[in-house]
Amino acid sequence: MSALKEKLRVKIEEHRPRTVKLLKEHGDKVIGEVTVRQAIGGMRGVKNLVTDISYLDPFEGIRFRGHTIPETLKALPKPKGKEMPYVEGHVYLLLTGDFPTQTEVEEIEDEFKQRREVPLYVWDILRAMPRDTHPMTMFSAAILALQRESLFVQAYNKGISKFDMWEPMYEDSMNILAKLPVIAAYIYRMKYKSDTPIGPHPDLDFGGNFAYMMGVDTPYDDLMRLYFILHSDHESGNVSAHTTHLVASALSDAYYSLSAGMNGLAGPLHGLANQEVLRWIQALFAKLGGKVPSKEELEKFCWDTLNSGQVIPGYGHAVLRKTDPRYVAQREFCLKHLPDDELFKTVSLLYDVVPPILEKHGKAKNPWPNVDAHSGVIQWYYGVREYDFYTVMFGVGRAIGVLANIVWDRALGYPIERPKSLTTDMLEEEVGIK
Ligand code: AMX
Repeated sequence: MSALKEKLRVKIEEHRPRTVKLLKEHGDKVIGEVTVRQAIGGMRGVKNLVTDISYLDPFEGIRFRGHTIPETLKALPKPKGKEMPYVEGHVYLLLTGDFPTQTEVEEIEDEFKQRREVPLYVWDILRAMPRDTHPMTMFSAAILALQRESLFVQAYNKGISKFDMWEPMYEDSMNILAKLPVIAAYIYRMKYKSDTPIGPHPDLDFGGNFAYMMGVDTPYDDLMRLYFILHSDHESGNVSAHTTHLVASALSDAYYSLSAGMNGLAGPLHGLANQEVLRWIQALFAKLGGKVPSKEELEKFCWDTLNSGQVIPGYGHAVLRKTDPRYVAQREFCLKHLPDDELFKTVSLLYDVVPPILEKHGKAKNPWPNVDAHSGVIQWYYGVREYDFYTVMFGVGRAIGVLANIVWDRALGYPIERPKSLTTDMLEEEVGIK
């Protein structure tokens, strides 16, 4: 058994009594209430999910296992000579709650290398799809196709104790994670680079290998290490995390669950927003004949967008009430590596222009930028300009968090999800209209 899995076993055994005690001794304690607005309005703020992988404070932003983004980036081990940490180390952190040592992280690097071969039928399926299929559809289909490999299903069919279910869930999750960069890069090269896939490099880590298979030179590898870490988890209520958890709660395996989560990530109000930001900015550039927009032109474009009933992509958030620290981390990368880039300057100008406009518009509860306002710009700079593809990279990163979550779901025996719905008649009766 790998050192990571052994460590996870210890952590799980330590944790289980805490959940049992909470349920047994405090199961009826009230921790919140639900309003009509919350029932109709997408359950915002209803406290009804439990995860220890990450926590999102509205004003501070995300903490991974209790650590802010700067703390996480500082404490995770880095490949030699690189600016950003091993993605493998972040997998270790999210699963166990501990920062790995250099040796521990190198062990996972090796483990992923052993697990990353993608069966040929996946390529056949992708190649049979029309080439203009959206890359997120391809990505989700590839994950779903791999479901025949599920060790969880094999173990379930043989008969497995509830207490042991986390083990095949872990194995499936690690197998998926190892393969995702290979699948993503294959889709990219097949679809956009004249069908010239590049195979994995035997010496490279998760982020470095992804950059290699994409065919993009350094420091794109460091960018992708940062990108995958930043996009990994945002507690459990967002669409991709919640969907993955919900599907897994039916004891569906990691392949079914992650594919479903990715379908949620593909929505324009969620992960697809990073493609939308680029499309929106490019539309403005096109309108101005390629000229860099002035502040006044940006302001007018924002108002035109809002007045036509559309949202400003990359701004606002269901939970956050300040600038997303994932935006800040990417901005810092840009200030270091591409300070004079025109698109970066436009994104910076948007940071000045959009919040006061959204405040004046008076609808969005959070006028500040989220992660998606920034990610596309850096990809564009390094030549990855096919913005349809951006959500796939978000998906590779997001898989780290949501898979860690469903391993723990099985470890703690979380039951099938089944919230209660009401009818409109019932709500009207409840509030005294009827
Ligand atoms: N531009 C214009 N209007 C906005 C807005 C924006 N960026 N953000 C919110 N609003 C509007 C909402 O559409 C809503 O209008 P309505 O009352 O007419 O329905 C109103 O403001 C109140 O919304 P909210 O409570 O502030 O936000 P929410 O929780 O309903 O939605 C989000 C959150 C992210 C979907 C929304 O801010 C949005 O659509 N942003 C643009 C898309 C985007 O960037 N999505 C990515 C989010 C991060 C991620 O998941 N990857």
